Order: sequence, then structure tokens, then C-alpha cells
Amino acid sequence: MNNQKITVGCLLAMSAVSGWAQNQERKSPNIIYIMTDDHSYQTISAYGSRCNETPHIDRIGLEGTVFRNSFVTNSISGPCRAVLLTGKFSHLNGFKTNSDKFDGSQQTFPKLLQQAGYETAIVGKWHLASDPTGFDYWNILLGQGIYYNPPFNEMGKVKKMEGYATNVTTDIAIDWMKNRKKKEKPFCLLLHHKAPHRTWMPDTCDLGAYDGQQFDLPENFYDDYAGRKAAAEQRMSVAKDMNEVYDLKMADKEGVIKTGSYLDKSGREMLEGMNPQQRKVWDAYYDPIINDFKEKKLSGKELAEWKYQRYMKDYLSCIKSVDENVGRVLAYLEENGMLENTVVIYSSDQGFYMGEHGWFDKRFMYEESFRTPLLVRLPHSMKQKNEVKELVQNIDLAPTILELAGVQVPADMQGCSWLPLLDGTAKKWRKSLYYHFYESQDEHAVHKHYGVRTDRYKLIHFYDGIDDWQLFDLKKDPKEMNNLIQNAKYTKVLAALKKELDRLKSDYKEENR
Ligand code: SGN
Ligand code: CA
Repeated sequence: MNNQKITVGCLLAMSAVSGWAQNQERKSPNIIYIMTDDHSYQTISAYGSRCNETPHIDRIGLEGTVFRNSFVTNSISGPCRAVLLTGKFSHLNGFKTNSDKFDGSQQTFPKLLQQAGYETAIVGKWHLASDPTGFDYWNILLGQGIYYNPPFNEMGKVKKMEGYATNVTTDIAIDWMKNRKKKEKPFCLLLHHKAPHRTWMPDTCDLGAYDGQQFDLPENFYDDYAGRKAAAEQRMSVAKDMNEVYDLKMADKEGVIKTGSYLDKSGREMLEGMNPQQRKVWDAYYDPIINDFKEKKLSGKELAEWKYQRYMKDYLSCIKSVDENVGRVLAYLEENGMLENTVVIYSSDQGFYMGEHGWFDKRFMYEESFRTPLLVRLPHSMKQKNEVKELVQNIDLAPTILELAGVQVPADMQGCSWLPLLDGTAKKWRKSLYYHFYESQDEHAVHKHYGVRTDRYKLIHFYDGIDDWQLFDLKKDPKEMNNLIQNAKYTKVLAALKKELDRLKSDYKEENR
């Protein structure tokens, strides 16, 4: 069969027909895809978080499926969003870095859903520079969006919305579902939050929500990056690069606290968008913390650990609001009798570091940012395993959503519907993943790199001003501290991984590098 040569994804798709696809009785379900920005799996209780509870996100997994091995292809926002829409790697959809502009004339899954009679909408963070195409309704944050009173672009008209971004985005999404004119049509809604993106500004009602808690440092918080040159050269260290004023809101009214960074100035600017009530509550919470911080005059490890505690508090408070707003969506569906004909998916654009290796941010092919949460709840009439351990990747979302809607998956999509994994009909599945990060050394100074991961091993090649190969045995070294590239015992493993990398590049039509 000629088609078998097209992509790895297609090969897999041909290996199984899920119960979902065979079920002629099913109605076209509504589909809600909720995506946050930078939500780490480490801070979801369904993934075993030791620092917070996320009951509403967990519910999707408890009543549905938690994917234990869900990954991205290029751990940065815009590229992940382009992969979601197209089901293709960055080198084929053309959006490799956050500075690119998405070519909206290309094939995307929302366009195919529209052709099949679906009503489509996107609300919240878009981050693809061009205007959305393939959506009957779009109402998007400008650029990265801001947390308080954010302007939204509704089908070309910009309007400032009053309130906290996570609530406002959910309000718009629920209003759209309520007021749809063509209710006879099934819908697909992409609900994309700004939270918990830097600078992790919580809603006023959640300030202090984690104040009683002390967070354990990850055991590799003080990683010395021995044997991992590219890891040593980044600028995303909590201790060195997280800014007290800008990131941790220690901008005092007197302007005394200065870190010497260009980020000091913007520390107060980001508060200027708040209205007087919001600002009053904000200051009442932060002023005493700022005063205390001023008095303590921390430095060295004490300062690094103080930063880590503040970072965790802010970040988790943003997640609390996300979780509650996921709860609002589920409650809306339930109260309106829609839960049993709506597929709900929860994910993040990519993962994030919660102090592992001493870091915040993402980009690296190391586990915390390569992985991303993925939970899905199908209508109860569909058989669904509670847990899936196979390797899935964000290229799979477009094909999966199309299969859910009963739409033929185009042969040039590189991912594969994971529905056969849910009902156990998958006959075979991929054994390895390909990754490629293309941003040159900007803000966080992560070198370009590509690599391959199997269930046991990972091989990464950092290039662009560096030539650094790294090999990890994830079973023996899950935290990726020990680069085995020079270890003679792994010669055979290394050769097999290099071969697999070449195969993936060729199958996925990656440029020759
Ligand atoms: C901004 C952030 C970075 C972040 C990128 C990409 N700086 O530039 O810390 O890595 O976005 O994030 S900030 O000072 O503007 O917050 S992404 O998730 O959108 O790709
Ligand atoms: Ca992101």
C-alpha cells in the first residue's frame, strides 16, 4: 500500500480501527479542548502532585483517562499551538519559533471539522501572529495576553475586558456555548488560558492561598550540570535569572528594591493595568511581604530558596483559578445535559520546570518540559481505559479530534489518533518520539536541539554554537543527571538510538541535519 510510506503516524493509524470509529450509532459529539499555558504535570494531583490539589482537572481523568506519557514536539508556545492545529511537526507547518507567523491558509483540523458540519470556536490565548482561520467564532488575547483586565480581539475588534484573564476567558467560552445560534450543529471549542504563564499573577481572591505551605526543594534544585554543557549554559535558573521585582512582585512603592536587571522597571508596569479595587487587594497582600523582604536582605542560598517558595505560591495560586474554571465548564455541561455528548480534553501547550535542575521555563527536551499533561473524558457510552501509558505526542491531537468527529484523517497529518489506545483496540503503537527545538539563544539561552526518546532511553544533540550530545538511561536516571554519551557500556544503545533518530527524521520528512 503506497500510503504506508507517508508517515509514521499513518502507519499506526492503519494498524487499528477503534471502537469509536466503528460505532455507527454514536452522535457527533461536541468537543471542548482546554489548554493552559505552561501548566506542569507536577502540579496536577492526578499526576501525583505533592503540593496542590486540582479536583476539577482530576475529575476529567477520574471519569476518563489520564495519559501517563504525553509529550510535545517542540516545547514552546506558538509552535505547540501550530502542531495542535495541523497535526504536523514544526518543520512542515512552518511555525518553528515564537517569532514566526502562522500560515492560516494551510489545512487545519478546525477547517476540516467545519466542512463536516461542526461549529468551531477559539477563545483565549492564540499566539500565532496571524488572525485565526477555520473558526466560526474567535475571541483571542493579544499576543501573550495579560492577567488583569485583558484586551481581547473578537473577530477583528479589540475590546478591553474587565476581570481576571482565567475567569474572563471561561466567561466568553460559556457565553458562546449558551448563545450559539445553530444549536443543531455539534461544536468544537478551543478554550486556551493565559495562566499560569510568567509572571504568574494570581487572581485577587487567590492571593495567599498557599501561604501556610512550605514547599520541598526538588532534589536536583542545586544541579551543577556536570557533563551536560548545554544545560549549564541556559538562563532560566530560579537562583540567578528569576527576578525578584518582575517575577516575584517585590516592586516597592519607594523604588528601593532594585536587582540591577532590565526587568526591574516592568515590575511596577504590570500592576498599572489593574483597577483600583483589584490594586487595593493586591497591595494589601503584597505590601507586608515586600516590607519583610526588604528587611531580610537575603542573599545566596537563602535568597534562592526564598524565591522558590514565592514562585511556587504564585504559580499554584494561578492553577487554583484554572482548576476552578475547569470546574465551571464541567458544571455548565452537566447542568445543561451536555456532559454525555461532549468530549472534554485538558492539556497544556507544554510542560514547565518547578525548580527541577534549579529552573523555571521550558524549551529543553528533558522530561519536565518535554512532557505535558493530557486528560480526556469521553461520553460514558464509550469504552475508555482509566490510564494510558503509551507514548503520545501533540501531533496526535488533530487526528484524534477528527476521528472523534467521524472525519477522515488526511494522510499528510503526521500524528495518529489515540482512540484505539482508549478502548484497547490498538494493535501496535509508536515506540519512539522525535523532538526538535529551533529557537536560537534568546531570552533563556537554550541551544537548539533535537533528539529521540524511547520508553527507556533519550538521546539529544544540542547544536547552534555548541556540539553537545547527551544520552540518558531514564530507568536508572529519571532526573537526567548522568550523561552516558562517553560510557562504553552504552555503545550499542547509542548506535541503536542514532539509527532510530535517522529513521524518525526520514519518516517525518525533517530537514537533513
Ligand atoms: C515570554 C516570557 C518567557 C517565556 C516566553 C515564551 N518572558 O517571553 O519567560 O519563555 O514568553 O513563553 S516574559 O517576561 O514576557 O514573561 S511561551 O509559553 O509563550 O512560549
Ligand atoms: Ca507556554
